[in-house]
Amino acid sequence: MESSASARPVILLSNREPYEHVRTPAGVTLRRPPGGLVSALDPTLRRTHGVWVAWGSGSADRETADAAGRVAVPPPPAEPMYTLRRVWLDAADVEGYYLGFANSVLWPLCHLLIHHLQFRDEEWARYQRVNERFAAAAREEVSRLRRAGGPDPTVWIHDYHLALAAASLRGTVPGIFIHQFWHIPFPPPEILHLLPYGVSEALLRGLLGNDLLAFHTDRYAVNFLECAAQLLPGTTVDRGNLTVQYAGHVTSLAAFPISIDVHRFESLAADASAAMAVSDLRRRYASDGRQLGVSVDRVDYTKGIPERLRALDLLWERAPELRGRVTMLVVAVPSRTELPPYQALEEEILQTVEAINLRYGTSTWTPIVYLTESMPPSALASIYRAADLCLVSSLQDGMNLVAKEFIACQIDERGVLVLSRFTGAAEEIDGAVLVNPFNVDGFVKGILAALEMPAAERARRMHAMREQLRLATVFDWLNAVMARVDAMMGTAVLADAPARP
Ligand code: ADQ
Repeated sequence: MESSASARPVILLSNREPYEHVRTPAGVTLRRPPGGLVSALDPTLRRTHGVWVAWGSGSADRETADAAGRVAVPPPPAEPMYTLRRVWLDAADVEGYYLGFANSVLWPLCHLLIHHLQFRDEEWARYQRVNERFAAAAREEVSRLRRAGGPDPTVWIHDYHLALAAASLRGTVPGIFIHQFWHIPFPPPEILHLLPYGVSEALLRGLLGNDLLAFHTDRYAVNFLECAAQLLPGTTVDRGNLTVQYAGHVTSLAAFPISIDVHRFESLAADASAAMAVSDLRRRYASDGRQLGVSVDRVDYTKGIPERLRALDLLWERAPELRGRVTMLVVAVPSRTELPPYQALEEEILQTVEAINLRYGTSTWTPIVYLTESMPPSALASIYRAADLCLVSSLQDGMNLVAKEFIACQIDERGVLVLSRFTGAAEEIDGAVLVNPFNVDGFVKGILAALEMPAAERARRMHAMREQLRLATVFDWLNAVMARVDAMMGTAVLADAPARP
């Protein structure tokens, strides 16, 4: 077993770090970013005593790391199990690499929302330099682990912030297995082609440094393959086997739909305190047979929040009898607030909510309850469980974990999922009411169908979706990725799953 890939340390590269040290009036405190991905990947790093390379973004990150940016995690009093290697970015790096090229070029481009695309040479240059710095840090960690003896590490890169790291590593660290998971959609060639000459080629070359490049769906993998075939001279693609050959190296493409820790969300929703929160929510918003609709997103133009509000507006305009029959709880936590399109979107959402509430609200009914705070998973679980319907209306979305969290928490099987067909989740899950957020009339019909769906039909669909989700948790995702890595390296491996009660 020691020589199998399961015993190999993983060197994981991502923009966000799993542990952030922040300075507060009370001293240095540790913060763990929310989200299931870190909790899913952390056990793998612990088990293999690997290294997580990430941007040291916390205000006290430098003082808690050594001169090379290394800190043993988890921090005391827990027993340290792996190394967090922090990469330092200055304000211009954050501006150019993160807010600039990653979030104002790749993000809108991959989500096909090209009117938000803002390319600048300086930001592209920063992106390249920061990617090189991540690769250099990973290179040092590979050398360090190799000097220490033991099995050779593998490198696992995450997401669109680090599109160039794989090729940089491949060129300088021979013999290492490198793979990457791309968390957002991948666009078709005519969209990638909107980048200036040389940039799309550089991105493709960067990603083709991977041995395995994984996406949520086959569609994104095929888009990548077609981009390589059409935009990067010198590639040979195999559409049957989903491989791309370039400069003597073969990259395999694959689809692994990501998921959530289903058991954790189910348990949170079934907890006694959740039951109390659910009755409180239903007493406040869903008494007298009124239905409760919910939505949960980061404020992001990909999530289709204005489109959702417009559909609700039209619903109440066309069906006055539904006024007072459904309350919508919109949870929208601000994100990327440094960027003008995000500021404008927040303003637009706020104004639209206010206008709708003014138009239809009464002394006893507020149509839209708008919450902007970041919430612990337990609070989200109560909201999901309390809901009669959940609206997910992304214009494009790699997967959308909110849809899966809602399904996991629907332990009473009372709710209906209204889901944009432009999410990765829609390609995987059977049983949602699918809508096209660009078609407001169709969207209204979808909401109506959900509101009018009989209880037995709701329970049947939700039950089926819950069964399906239980068979595809984030640990199954991790196992599938690792098994593929392993098959490509010629051994067998199973990822950690948490102990079940
Ligand atoms: P995101 O674009 O962030 O992820 P999503 O998959 O929906 O989108 O995940 C959002 C996460 O944030 C969920 O876990 C949700 O619970 C959490 N969240 C939202 N609002 C919150 C709030 N107010 N308080 C606390 N938590 C909140 C990207 C891609 C997706 C892909 C994921 C994973 O855009 O398509 O599914 O990565 O690969």
